[in-house]
Amino acid sequence: NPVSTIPELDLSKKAFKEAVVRHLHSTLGTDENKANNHAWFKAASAAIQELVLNRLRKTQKSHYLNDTRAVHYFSAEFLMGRLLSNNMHNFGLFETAQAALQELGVDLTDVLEEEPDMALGNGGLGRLAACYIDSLATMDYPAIGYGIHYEYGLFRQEIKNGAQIERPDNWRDYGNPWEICRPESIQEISLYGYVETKYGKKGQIQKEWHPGAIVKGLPWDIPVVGYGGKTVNVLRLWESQASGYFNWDVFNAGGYVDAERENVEAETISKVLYPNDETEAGKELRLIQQYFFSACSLKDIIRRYKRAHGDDWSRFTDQVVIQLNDTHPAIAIPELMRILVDRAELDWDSAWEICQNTFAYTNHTLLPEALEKWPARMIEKVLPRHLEIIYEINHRFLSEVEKKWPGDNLMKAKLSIIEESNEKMVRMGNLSVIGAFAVNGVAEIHSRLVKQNLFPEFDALYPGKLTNVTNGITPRRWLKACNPLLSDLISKKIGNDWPLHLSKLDDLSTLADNKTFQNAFMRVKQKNKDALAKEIKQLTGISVDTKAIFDIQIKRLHEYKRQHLNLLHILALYRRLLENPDYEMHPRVFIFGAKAAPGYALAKTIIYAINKVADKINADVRVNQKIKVVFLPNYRVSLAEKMIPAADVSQQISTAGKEASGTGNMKLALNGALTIGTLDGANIEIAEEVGDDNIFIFGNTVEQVEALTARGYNPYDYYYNNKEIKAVLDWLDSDYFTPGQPGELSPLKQSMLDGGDPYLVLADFESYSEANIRLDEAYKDKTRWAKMAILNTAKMGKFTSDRSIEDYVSKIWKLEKCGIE
Ligand code: 26Q
Repeated sequence: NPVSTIPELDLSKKAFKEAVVRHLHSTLGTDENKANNHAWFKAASAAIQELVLNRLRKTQKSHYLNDTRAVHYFSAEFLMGRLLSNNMHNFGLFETAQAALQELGVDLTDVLEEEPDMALGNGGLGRLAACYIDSLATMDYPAIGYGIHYEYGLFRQEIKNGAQIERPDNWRDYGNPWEICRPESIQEISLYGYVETKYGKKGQIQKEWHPGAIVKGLPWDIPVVGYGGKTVNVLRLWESQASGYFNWDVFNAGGYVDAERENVEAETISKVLYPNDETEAGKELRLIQQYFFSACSLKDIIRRYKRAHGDDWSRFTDQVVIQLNDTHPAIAIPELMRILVDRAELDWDSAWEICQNTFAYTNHTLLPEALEKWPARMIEKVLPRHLEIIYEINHRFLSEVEKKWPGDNLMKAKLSIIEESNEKMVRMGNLSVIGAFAVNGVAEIHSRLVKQNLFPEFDALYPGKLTNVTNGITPRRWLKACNPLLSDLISKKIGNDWPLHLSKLDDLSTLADNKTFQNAFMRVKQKNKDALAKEIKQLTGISVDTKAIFDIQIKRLHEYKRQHLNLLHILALYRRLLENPDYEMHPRVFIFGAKAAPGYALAKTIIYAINKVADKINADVRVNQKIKVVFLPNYRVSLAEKMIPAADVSQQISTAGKEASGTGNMKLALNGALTIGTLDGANIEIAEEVGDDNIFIFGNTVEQVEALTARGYNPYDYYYNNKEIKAVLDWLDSDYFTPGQPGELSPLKQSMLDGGDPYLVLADFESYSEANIRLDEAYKDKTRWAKMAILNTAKMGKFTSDRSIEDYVSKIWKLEKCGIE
């Protein structure tokens, strides 16, 4: 029990039980006989929150007294999921709570299901932020997460007649037991207006921004409990509110309705999370969201700094480091310059030095369409002073470029923060590289490509600035809490400190050939599959054979992730079985979970196609003993926690060079799934760890993809040369899967032929098909598969987010731990 060493907290069953009943009475206003599961959830959360807040006070006091350097993790997204089970585990209270509730006649599993997911993120980037703040607290690093308190998180997905429907995510409708509202820390930020040029006492030019609107930021704190319950850091999320400031005139003039309209506009800022839709880029509200949380967070940091250091800026960069999670908060760079130059009246060079020693930037994508650009005109309208500052930063930067590459105007055009297109655009990636002291990619291959392809000239200009920190995941949520059977088995064999020292899992390697352990390991997998099968039945009505291979692809729907490659292969198997009923294959259930951005038409068609193919195959008695296809609606953190422990196979099949890292790949392998994947992102490092015998690698490499596209890739070559490819694509074009509605799935075939197949699905099909045959062969040999699965779990030590955080600390943040009592 990791927490039996917190003396001042009573972590006994008796105390927990009393606290739950007390909250049931005094907080919920109900009693043991009337309470439903939701009331028990609220009461149990309140009981845990008492412990959380006790440790939070101690942590904050200690950080204050020690005047610690801290990392400030700026992220537009934190995909936290549920917190109750996690917080119980981190206090070492899970079993105690389970027993206590049982004595009260309540099943903890049902109670945990009452908690809505905190889905304030789209996918990988948001979940990464959540894993990182978990590790920071666990390892006693002073840290604070800063983000947006969205009223609506990522949309809830329903499937109607096979198609995705988006519904609002009312995650706070019945309150959030974890968050603390902090009106004493409200900040105000400015928007719109104009800039006045003035002359100071010494005749120097001074700029004054006269804003057109002021908005309040109200912070909500979510405590982040480290494993062991010692350090409790916070995630501070800003909610926008009308300041009431500028509305008074209108109000006095009798313009009540207009004043109210301005309130509504201010409160729109934190209303809804943008669902990661490249086609929606350039929306003014999204820019305002980014500035809103960045500016509130900076003010908060500066207020705290000034409390200890007054107006002396000289120690700012000793105390503060800000990590920018992608370019979404990059507007913080000119905002800090504005504060230092216009408000604190520092000279430009001193301000710039502070700035450049404060920020570090993580890049998560190479896809050109995903690199953030804002129209200069829009920034000018919303943040007129910031545009001036950006121009000034750029002007000084370009003279550095001139020194390094005299007369090279092409180079200047390429590196400039400003893209001089028809409409001038501000390149947030360039701004971030210039304004940060460190830039990292998120897996070895990705960081190499950031240096070689995305920012090669910046790498030459700033040697050493560009670096790698391979992503990681927290083993507390992604093994200990989500897979209790496997966790107990592991702890029985190698002791129970692996959640803090994940490399200890390697001790399981010696058991990989041990028959008894293999049986125990595969029995656990079987139980997890049985449980998922029940869930599938409940959610979709589909019955699946739990002896079949559970083959899982879970991730956002995107062409580069190639769910349609998986689908083409399923169609190929379907055809093979129809042509030859004795076709040799172990039964397999293909399970998908994915949300498509609402405006991404082809992604939605792929979801529709998966569901239509599923309907047909699952109902076809000629094949449905061999293959089933399941699309689980509303994929989210809490659903991932149920799917991952049950996976035999992990599909990681992106076009090489496109998936920056992936983190689901790590979660699945950690839980004993075997990867079928391309040499992309962190798959490469997973392969290095588990060895080539324990992973199914296929497909074109990055170099081969580059060569193929350079010599002019033509998907028709594959269409005409491979009968199976032709047959399945033509099949999609018929009305076989959409009876009476021919053409509904044609956009898919279209994209892979006339559309040029931009993600090389056809080029990788054959190799994928062969890898699937190798996989099927391997599964037939139970002993071999068990050994491979065990080795996958055993070799995942590298991918704990604790290691990622130690990498950030040593390479970038330079933090010291601050243990709490
Ligand atoms: C952009 C413009 C407007 C609105 C939203 C956005 C937006 C929002 C979210 C753009 C991108 C994202 C998220 C990106 C993301 O999740 N990237 C993933 O990050 C993971 C963590 O590093 C990697 O493992 C994945 O490879 C990468 O795809």
